[in-house]
Formats: sequence, structure tokens, C-alpha cells
Amino acid sequence: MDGAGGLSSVDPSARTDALLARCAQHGFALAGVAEARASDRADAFRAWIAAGKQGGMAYLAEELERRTDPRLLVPGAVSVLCVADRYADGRPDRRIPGFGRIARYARGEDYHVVIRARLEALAAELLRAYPEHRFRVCVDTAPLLEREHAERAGLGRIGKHTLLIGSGGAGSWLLLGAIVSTLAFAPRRADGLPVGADAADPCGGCTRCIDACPTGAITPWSVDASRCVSALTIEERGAVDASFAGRTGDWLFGCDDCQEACPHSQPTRRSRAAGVHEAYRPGGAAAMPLLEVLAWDDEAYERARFNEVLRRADLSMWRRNAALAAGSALRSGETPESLRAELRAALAALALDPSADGPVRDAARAALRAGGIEF
Ligand code: B12
Ligand code: SF4
Ligand code: SF4
Repeated sequence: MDGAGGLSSVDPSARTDALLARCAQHGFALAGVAEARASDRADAFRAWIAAGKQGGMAYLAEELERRTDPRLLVPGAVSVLCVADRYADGRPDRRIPGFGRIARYARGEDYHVVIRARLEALAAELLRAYPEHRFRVCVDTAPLLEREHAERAGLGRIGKHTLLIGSGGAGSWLLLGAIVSTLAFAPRRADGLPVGADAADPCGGCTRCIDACPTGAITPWSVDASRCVSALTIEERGAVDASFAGRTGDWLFGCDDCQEACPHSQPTRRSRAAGVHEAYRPGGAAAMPLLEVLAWDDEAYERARFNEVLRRADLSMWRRNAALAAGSALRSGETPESLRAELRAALAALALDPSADGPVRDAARAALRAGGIEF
């Protein structure tokens, strides 16, 4: 690594080559480097906050300046290395009536850990070569607009559903990470286009993700998190507004509807060739029986074969989410009558269960109402 063309080269272009080669060795599907500069769309971000679209995630409004400029996050930052892991190939799920699904990103290992470990190793290597510099690893939780930087680094284009659609047929089944660096690397796009170029607009007149969103959370290039099923089932730890009962589809944890609808994220020969990182191969369940989850107690929750991602939702959230999904099952024409009756009985028992938390009982009542049963 210390050769003239290695990571510690004085030539920014040569060390960028070495850095991107290292990313490939670490198994990242896509990697590129962008100049560290302020967001071109800070106004869109401010408007999003002003409209209350952050929902319960108040932290998103708190560090607005830092979030929209990596040079405020890491003083002296000049470059942002952007990487992506591919975690799914878009193959449709087998849908079983009475089961609630788990979003694909949560079926394997925790990407925060998987991506961070490799980026930390890379940052440590850089720090050994350049002890006077800072290399801040960001995976999801840092105040950084990961998608915009990734777009600049040529990893893909942001679609109307606001997700990054990867270059090279990767679809939007990507998880992102970044290193914000005070050491200069030569800007380099993952898609091979000249720096500063705009890749083709992936959307044109398409509105499939908008039409597919079960709660109407998407307007072009903006997601209202106060309506998004992903936020309602994973981020919201308390009550979910009764109006969402029966409208959250069959999702128990997260939601992939907008991605499943997108023409760029369908399984094709090209997308299959793009490969999926092995850490995200489903280790746990892709779906769970709603009747079981509705009846969980502390012991059953502890026994559940959960990975670290799924454990983030506590027992109360799982039962609440199951109630919401049961409401959708009651409204669905595909639910057999016998199952419908069992779900109704389980929801009614939950609504009256004094040991269940308030948000769980409320969700059970709302689900019954969504299924046309006054309770
Ligand atoms: C908060 C958050 C959420 C929130 C809000 C979602 C959202 N769209 O912002 C909730 C909980 C709903 C959520 C859900 C999901 N998330 Co999330 N989330 C984040 C997080 C932590 C911050 C995002 C943020 O800053 N939002 C604020 C809004 C305003 O930012 P923004 O949409 O990027 O804003 C830009 C656009 O409005 C854009 N814009 C405005 N006008 C225009 C016009 C044009 C033409 C263009 C191109 C852009 C554009 O400019 C703004 C500024 O850049 C990021 C990680 C990170 N630090 O970036 C992960 C992240 C975005 N999430 C991710 C994932 C995987 C998901 C889910 C798929 C999980 C799931 N299956 O349930 C869903 C997808 C929902 C969706 N369609 O967005 C991945 C996305 C990877 C990818 N391929 O893009 C990220 C990057 C995490 C990661 N490290 O991989 N998430
Ligand atoms: S994740 Fe689901 S609820 Fe959220 S924007 Fe996409 S389709 Fe809508
Ligand atoms: S579904 Fe259509 S509009 Fe939505 S992101 Fe994909 S291409 Fe764009």
C-alpha cells in the first residue's frame, strides 16, 4: 500500500485509484468519490422540515446546517467517499394470507454493522498513512445527506421515491455508507461518467412508486415520513394514528412497496449479475404469522429468532404492527373467511387485554373498524 501508486501516494488521483480498489476488495458493489460541498437542494430539505414531513423524527430538523454541508460536519472536509452494498435482487416475495412481511433490508445482518466495520477498517488504514487527517465514517445515523453525495459520486440517480437507483442495473436495493475526509481524493464517478455530469433521469413520466405507496406518502422526490409505513412501523414507538389501520399493507416491519413497483428494481438477468452481498442473504424470517405475533407475550418475544435489526422494535411495537397488518388482511379480498374470523377474534381479545399497552389496544380497535367491525 505504500508504493508510489498506493493509498499513501502524494498524487490524489493515484491514491483514489488505490482507495476504490480497496472498496472493491471489501466487497462494495459501488464506490465513488465526490467533492465535499454543500447540498444543492438544501431548500428542498428546509421545505420538507417546514411541512412537518419528518414526522416523529425530530432529530432531522435539529442539525439542518451540518446535515446540508459535510464541511460543517467535519471541519476542513474536502472529499466524500461513497459506497453501496446491494442487499436484494428484487425477486417478488411469496405472499401468504395472514402473514406480515419484513422489509428486505432487515432480513439479513444489520447493515449499520456490516458497512461500518469495513469502512472503519479503511479509515484506520488511511489514518495510519495520514495521522494529521480526519476520516469520519457515516452509516445512516450521521447528519449527512447520503443519497445526494452518492448521486454526485455517480453511484446512481435519486428516483421520485427519493431512493438512490444504482448504476449498472443494481436497482434501488442498495444500502449506503460514506467516509467524509479532510484528505483530498480526486472526484471519481462510479458510473464512469465525467465528474459533474448528470446521469439520465431514471423516472421520466413514470409514477409507479407514487401509485403503489399504500399511504400516499410520496410526491415526486419527497417522502412524507409522517405517513410512510417504514417510519410508522420502525421509528414510531408509540401510537400510530388510527386512520392508518388497514392501509399499511401486509408490512410488519418496514415497507418495500415503492421499490417493488419501480421498473429499475425488477429482477433481470443484468440485475441478477449485479449480485447481492452475502451478509444480507436472509437469515431469519421474511414474514411472520400475524395470529402468532398478536398473541406474543414477553417470553414469546424473547424466544423469537430475531436478528439485531428486528430486535430494535419492542414487543409492544410488534403487536401494534401486527394489528395494523391484520386490519389490512381484514380489508383484503384474498383473506379466506376462516382466517378473517380468527383475526377478528384475536384483535377483539387484544383490544380488551388490560395487559397490552395502550397503542396496541388502540391499533387493534382501529384494525377492527378498518375491517368494518364496530368495536
Ligand atoms: C430519515 C430516513 C428515513 C425516513 C424518511 C425517508 C426519506 N425519504 O427521507 C423513513 C423512516 C421514512 C425512511 C424509510 C426508508 N429508508 Co431511510 N433513511 C433515512 C435517513 C436516516 C435520512 C434521510 C433524510 O435525510 N431525509 C430527509 C429528506 C428531506 O432527505 P432527502 O429525501 O434525501 O432530501 C432530498 C430530496 O428531497 C432531494 N430532492 C428534492 N427535490 C429533488 C428533485 C430531484 C430531481 C432530485 C433528484 C432530488 C430532489 O433533495 C433533498 C436534499 O438532498 C437516511 C440515511 C442518511 N443519513 O441519509 C436513510 C436512508 C435514506 N434509508 C434507506 C432505506 C433503505 C430506507 C427504506 C427502504 C427502509 C425500508 N425498506 O423500510 C425506506 C424507504 C422509504 C423511502 N421511499 O424513502 C437507505 C436508502 C438507500 C437508497 N437506495 O437510497 C438510506 C440512505 C440508509 C442507508 N445508509 O442506506 N428512511
Ligand atoms: S416505503 Fe412504503 S409507505 Fe414508505 S414511501 Fe415507500 S411505498 Fe410509501
Ligand atoms: S417507480 Fe418510476 S417514478 Fe418511481 S422511482 Fe422508479 S422510475 Fe422513478
